[in-house]
Amino acid sequence: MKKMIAFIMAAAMLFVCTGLTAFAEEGPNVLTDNNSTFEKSTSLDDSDWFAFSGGTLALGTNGGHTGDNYLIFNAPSNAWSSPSIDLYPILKNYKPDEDVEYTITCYFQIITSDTANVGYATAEVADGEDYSLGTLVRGSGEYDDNSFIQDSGYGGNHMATLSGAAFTYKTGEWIEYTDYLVVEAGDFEEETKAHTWNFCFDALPLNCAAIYIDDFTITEAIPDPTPSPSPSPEPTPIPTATLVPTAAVTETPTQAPAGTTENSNLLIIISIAVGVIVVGAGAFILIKNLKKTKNK
Ligand SMILES: [Ca+2]
Repeated sequence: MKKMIAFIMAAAMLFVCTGLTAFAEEGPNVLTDNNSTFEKSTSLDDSDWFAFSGGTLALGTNGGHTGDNYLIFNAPSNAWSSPSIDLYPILKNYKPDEDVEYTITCYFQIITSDTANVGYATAEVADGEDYSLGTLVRGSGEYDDNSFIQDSGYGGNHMATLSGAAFTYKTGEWIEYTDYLVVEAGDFEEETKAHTWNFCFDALPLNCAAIYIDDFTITEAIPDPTPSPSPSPEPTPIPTATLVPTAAVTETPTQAPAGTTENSNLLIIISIAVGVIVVGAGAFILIKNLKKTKNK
């Protein structure tokens, strides 16, 4: 019986757990194909990507991370030069009235040259060595300060510093990048002119000749399912089942012997009564016989 209860509980827990996992979802990619996979593009005319502070853009067509096409950012001139895309109009089109946590992902490649050609850069990338690329969301001035863009205190730059991309460099290898950005509904308010939220890479290596980008996605990070299945606490009380086995199961057999003692008590009473009757009858016969012998 205990085994049976344990099995039922385990099955129930398993059902609850797998149910939770199944509900974990990722929001849709808020970027169009022309800004994301580049597969439907024949040029960058229909793309919102641009070159920030030096460098040029081109559409690569000879094999991206997936498919054929990808974005090429050529000849960066400074450590902060970057392929860039303004997230403001894109996120404003998605859920401007809600606080939303976005997941930003992409695959990128760094193409190196033999010469140091990036100004203000300090370190090179080389095969097998670790490197960290910065990632930023750049505003264009104080007007863009919000819940995540702040005055950096350096050169009048107003920006949000994201987690960046740390990796071990290997020539010709696509590097996976994932980051998060929380945007609050208030960030869209009091708009007297369009804001600027330029996603950019930063801290390019000294020998960077180009950066390739493919499969750039921005999705709503659906909150961790753990809170909503707060019914999860419910399974915990289920250990009520712990009571079931110990109490119910053990108690029933305990009561059965209780009935047995009742029966044995009854037997004792009956045997005492029979004994009393037998002794009484014996005494009665004995007294009667004594009287008879006296009378004789
Ligand atoms: Ca592609």
